[in-house]
Parts: sequence; structure tokens; C-alpha cells
Amino acid sequence: MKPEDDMSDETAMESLHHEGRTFDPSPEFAAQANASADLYAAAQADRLGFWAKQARELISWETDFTDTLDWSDPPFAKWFVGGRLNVAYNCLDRHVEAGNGDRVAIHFEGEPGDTRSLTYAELTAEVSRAANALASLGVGQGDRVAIYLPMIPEAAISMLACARLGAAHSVVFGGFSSDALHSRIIDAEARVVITADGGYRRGKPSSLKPAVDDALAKGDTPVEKVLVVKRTGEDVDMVDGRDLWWDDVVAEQPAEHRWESFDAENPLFILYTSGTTGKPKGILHTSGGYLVQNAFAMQTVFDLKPESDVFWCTADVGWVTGHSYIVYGPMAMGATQIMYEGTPDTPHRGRWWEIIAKHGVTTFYSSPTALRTAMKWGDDIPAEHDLSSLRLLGSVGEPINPEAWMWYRRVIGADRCPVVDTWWQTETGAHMIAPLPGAMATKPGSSQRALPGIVVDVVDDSGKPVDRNTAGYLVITEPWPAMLRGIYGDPQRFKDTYWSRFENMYFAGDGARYDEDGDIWFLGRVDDVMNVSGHRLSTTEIESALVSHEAVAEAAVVGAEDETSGQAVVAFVILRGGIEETEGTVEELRAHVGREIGPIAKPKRIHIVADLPKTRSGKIMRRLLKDVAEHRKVGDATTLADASVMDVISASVAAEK
Ligand code: 6R9
Repeated sequence: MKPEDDMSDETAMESLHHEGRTFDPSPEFAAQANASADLYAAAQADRLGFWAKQARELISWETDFTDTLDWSDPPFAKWFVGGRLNVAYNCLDRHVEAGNGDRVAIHFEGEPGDTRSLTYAELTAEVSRAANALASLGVGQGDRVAIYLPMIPEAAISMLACARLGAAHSVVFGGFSSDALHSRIIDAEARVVITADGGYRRGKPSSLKPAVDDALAKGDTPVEKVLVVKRTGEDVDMVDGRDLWWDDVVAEQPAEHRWESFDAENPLFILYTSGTTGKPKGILHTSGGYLVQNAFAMQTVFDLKPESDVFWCTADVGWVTGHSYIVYGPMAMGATQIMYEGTPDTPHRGRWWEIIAKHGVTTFYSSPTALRTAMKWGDDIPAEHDLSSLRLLGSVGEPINPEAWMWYRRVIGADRCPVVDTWWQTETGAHMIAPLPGAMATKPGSSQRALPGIVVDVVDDSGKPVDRNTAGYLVITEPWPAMLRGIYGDPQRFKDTYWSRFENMYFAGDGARYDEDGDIWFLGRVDDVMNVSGHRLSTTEIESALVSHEAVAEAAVVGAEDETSGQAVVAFVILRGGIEETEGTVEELRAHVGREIGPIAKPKRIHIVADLPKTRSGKIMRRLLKDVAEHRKVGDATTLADASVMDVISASVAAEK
């Protein structure tokens, strides 16, 4: 971490405001809640025993485990040692065997208005067919499959089919470019890609297959086969011998597939996430611990009642939230859920609320960005829909400001539904810090406390716990079941990134503080990771993309506070000698970043500047650029090699406005 990013930063301190309000659960909610405060005591008395009990109660093991945790070679953990299970069996067949085959697993709502409901029996058959199809293409345990799909049931079906075969999937968000897809396919060494012709977005078909073609045309990939789901019906090129239509290959397969069990530590998936360097990290998750902790979160944090609840997580399966709270968590518990393909404002701004009313959604899980956008659109839009089925609301992805939390509770939850703010990461795999609804009062803007069986702290630079109301770094001090098992193919980077900042502690990269009640508040990232609309983006990655453009000599990127998206990408760019800025330059650079990484990474603003603020050792002082981007007085610039640089930048940015 660079000293200029340390927690003495004014911005971090500014968010240390105080929040006194708390909301007790209603007596009705408390009376029926799955979780009680006793769980904390039970976990504290015998942490590993607590997790062993959860594992045996929530998950079906073909072979019971002999040890709960092997931490003999930290930071490489093994949970539920010796246990064997099949993750897809746990998410599908066992619900059918228990007599719940007719329960709807997925109510799919396509953006254009088409719908499809799949029961657990039907989904089990679909996944079995897909598993047979993948097996016929040679996929088995130890392989990786890349999945690049829109939000359609086939995304969940593909993931579960891989799990059934013991193969690991690597889902690449459909909004990522062919370049991003290419590098992920290579890093994960994927043999098969599952994609679609396209999906629907903002009322139009949006293609995906051409990006796969581009990615594979770049060469050097181990991909042998591409399975293509037909969604939009738009024309696509099919390469002979490589590309196969899903319908041709999957439909003809038998609907039975005899699953086998795999070790608890068999890889389940790799999911790429932005780090502080340009190269995305392949976060590796395994089977047993991941499934146990997610099932536990469904039961306690989401208070799930599988017989009566209708759960809806609005994330995309391309992010970890979609992995854990669309596919594995809800399905391990046999929940009924909604899967929605499109954007919240297509064809109108009440689309989400209309879906809640239509299906009687009880539990809704979304992001602060989405809520702030809905807030901006106005209270009258949700008011047009019957939201009385809701009983619990969740938030994830970034700190939720108390105003948005209160709006969520009042306007969407009619002052009746508890709001749970859940803090976790791609790396943690499952919820880590969140209130237990029904068991405690909730507090606007705070994630409150570590879940039972999870141990965290907030520490200062030297790793000592901080006092209350003092900003510090969030660390996790004990291994947890759903923890990442490493960065795919790079054990050293795993150690360096998470375990070297403080001794024997996992460094999350988030600033945090305790309030006077001991509740935890998050203060945003303390590294070069930005959080734009709940999506993690790396400043370095976007800088590399900008510099790869022929007109750019140097670039610095910062995440500037943004009312709607939390942070917005703001870039400062020096053009190459001899190149003059024209009217189209900024738009061209934005489009270039879109092509290199994906539309979500496009800078909101690009300032063409003559120079960048650097320390004498040549480090760009992003803190100062952030001041400019957030229209603040520029902070201490005395360590700059050339102190006048900031005056020039401030003046030129002011002139642009
Ligand atoms: C699940 C997910 C992880 C980063 C994390 C933090 C931020 C997520 C949060 C939150 C405050 C919350 N974050 N949830 N910050 N309060 N409830 O979002 O995973 O995409 O890996 O992002 O997101 O900064 O470190 P991921």
C-alpha cells in the first residue's frame, strides 16, 4: 500500500459520521426468525464444532468428513477433510428425492417479456442433460469450462452441469470484452466455452458469440469446443468442428445422469476479479466449505423458508454475488427464486417492482447503486406496485449510505422489512459481516457484526486493533469455510496479496471502523481498486488500457465519489508528443477502454493534461488527482517532484467545466 492511500486521508475521516438510529425487528418477524442470538455464543464456545454441525445439517455428504479444518499449512486451508459430496446433487436431486420436485426453482423473466419456470425436477433433468453433453465433449474432473452467457437459465444450468462432473467453471461477465475473455480463457486453461448468440439488453438484442469468435481468433487458447445457446436468434458464424448448438447437443442427451462424489476440496470455480495490478486474479473456490457457508447464510442472514419464500438476487451470474446467491446458496437450500435477464428500466422504470408484485417476492437482494438510482427516479414508481409480499431486504457491493438504507426500508420495505447490509468479497465466497435479522436491531449504513463462526477485526498500520470510532483496516483473523483457496496458478501472489500485509491475518483491502456499540462501518477500499456500481475495477488495469492506445503517452486513473454509482472512473491522460487533442479524442479513448476491458470500465470523464503529479521516486500521487476529480481543495503536494503540476491540472480541469 502506498503511503498516499493511508487511512489518515481526509476522505476516509469525512465518512466517520455518527448514526444513532436502530430498528428492532417486529415481534412477528422475530418470532419466526431462523437465527437467534444464541448462535454467536455457540460459535464462540466451539468454532470448528459449530461449522461441523452446520456442514452436517445443511449439506448431504456421500462420505462424512473426518476433520473440520486443516490449517497446518497456512494460508492454504482445507475444510471438511475427507468429506465427499456432489455439489449439483445438493442443489438439485436431493430436493426432488425429498418430495419437492414440483417446487419452482427458477422463475425466469426475459427482458422482452418472455417467461419460463423450471421446477426442481425439471432443472435436475436439464442439468443432467447438460452434464451428459459436456461429458460427451470430454469434460470431466480436473477440467475448466468458460461460461460467457446472458442472464438466462442456461447460465445456472451450465454451472451446475460442470459441478456435477467435478469440472471447474469460470464465468466471464457478458459485459466484458473479447480481450478480457481471451486472457481469462488462457489463464484458466479452459477447454470448452459455453456462450449464446446474445441476450437482450435495453430492449435490443446484444450479441455475445462474435466476442467469443474474436477471443479465440487471437490464438493460443486451449479451447476445443464452443457450445452456443440460441437466445436472440440473430445470425452467428459457426465454425465447423468447433462450434455446436446447445439445442443439438443437449436436447438429445438422456435426462438422467449418475453423479459421483468428489472431495470437499475439489475445485468448484475460478472467478476473476480486479486486483491492484493490471492482471486480474483468478480466485479459486472449492466445494464443501463454499457450499456450507452459503447455505448457512441463506438460512440465517436471509432467513430463508424454502417452502414459502420467493427469493430474488438482482446480481448477474458473472459476479460472485450471482454465483453464491443465485446459483449455489439458494439452490443448496431448495429455494424458489427469480432470474431476470435485463435492466431495471426496460421497458419502464418500474420493471423490478412489477416483477416483485407478479411473483410475490419475499426476499430482495440488491446493490446500493441500484437503490440510489431508484431513489432518483422517485418514490411514485415503486408506489404503483404491490410490494406487500416483501419481508426482508438485503444490500451488497459497496457501503450503503444511511439515506439509501432508510429509503430502502421505508419505500420498498414499508417500514416493516428488516434491511441486512452484507459485507463480503469474491475472495470470501459468502457473507462475512451482516446483521442476523430477527435476532438483533438493524442500523442504517452499518454491516454491524461478523456472522457466527467468523472472526474479524479492525486494525491499525501495525496490525493492532483500533479503538472505537477510529478508522483502520478490516482483517479476518481466522480461516472460514468459504474462503478462497488461492489465486489460480499463482500461490505466491495469493500470499503476497492477502497474507503479507499483517501477520496471520487476511487483509481485505477495505477501510473500516467500529462505532460506539462495536458495530462495523465500511469506509471503502484502501488500495487501487475502485468500486463502480458495485463492480470492482482496478485503476492500473484501466491505465494500461488507456496507454495501449497509440495516442496516449501516460495515464492516471482515480475513482471519484459519484452520487449514483458510488465511484466513477476519472482519467487523466497525457497525449504523445506531436498528437493534438481533437473533438473526438476523449470519446475515442473511452471507446478504446470499452473494447479493451468492457463498457463498465469506460471512464466517465477524461481530462487531457500536460503533466501528472509524481513523487520524486516517480509514483503518481493519485490522491491529489482524486481531490481535483472530486472538486476539493488539493491536499498536501509537498512531496511532488514539481509542485506546480497540480496548479496547471486544476486550472485546466476548471477551464473544461
Ligand atoms: C460481494 C462483492 C468486494 C468489495 C469489498 C468492499 C465492497 C461489498 C459491501 C462492500 C461495504 C458492503 N463491498 N459489499 N463495502 N459494504 N456491504 O461485492 O464482491 O465484487 O469482490 O467486491 O466490495 O470494498 O472489498 P466483490
